[in-house]
Amino acid sequence: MDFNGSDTIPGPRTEDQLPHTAQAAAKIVIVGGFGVGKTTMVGSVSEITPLTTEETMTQAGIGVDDNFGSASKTATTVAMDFGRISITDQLVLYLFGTPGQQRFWFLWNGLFEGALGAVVLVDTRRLEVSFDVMGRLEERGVPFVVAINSFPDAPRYDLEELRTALDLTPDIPIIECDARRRASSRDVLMTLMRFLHSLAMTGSLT
Ligand SMILES: Nc1nc2c(ncn2[C@@H]2O[C@H](COP(=O)(O)OP(=O)(O)O)[C@@H](O)[C@H]2O)c(=O)[nH]1
Ligand SMILES: [Mg+2]
Repeated sequence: MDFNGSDTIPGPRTEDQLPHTAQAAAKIVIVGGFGVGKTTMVGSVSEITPLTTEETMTQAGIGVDDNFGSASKTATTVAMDFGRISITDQLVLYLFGTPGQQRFWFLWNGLFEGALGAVVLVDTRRLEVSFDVMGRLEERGVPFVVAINSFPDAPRYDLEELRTALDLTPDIPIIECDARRRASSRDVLMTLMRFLHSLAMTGSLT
């Protein structure tokens, strides 16, 4: 048998390969209610083609999936989004976008396993959809930052008003973002990394 052709078996695409300088990797989860922009954020910031398990919303989801505020949304994430970003030459983040719908909560235990931190995406038109998510992160001891995804027709609040409305302690960073913009999504991740660093420095990271 002729194996001469075996060296032509395609390896990983160059853009998907980890930079050779990478020394550490961390798992980060992007959570939030339905339609807050999780898939958009993982897609805008990922340096590899994001893996998304989107499924066209079916009749069965009507009335179950609260579609308020994103009427044009016809796909929903059923399991998760996955992406990767090199924050520095040495540090690589693996991003997991997790569904906010209550009927997928059974998936969460596995998804939070080993997560260093989380980004909670919030839509100011529907603050209440984020309460459960934040409660669950607190229960599991996963530190998080809150990113307000600025939809054009969403009411704008002062960040401190939002802190009160979301019942967040003063130490938890809150920032505004546009999940569609790579630089903005990257800023959110940098804020999370700085927050995790400060927790580690004060010994509060478990
Ligand atoms: N104007 C605006 N639209 C956004 C933004 N982020 C997401 N969207 C739109 O909102 C809808 C829901 O976003 P998606 O990422 O699918 O939400 P997910 O359910 O949290 O994954 C999509 O139609 C996006 O194009 C944003 O920052 N600004
Ligand atoms: Mg999604």
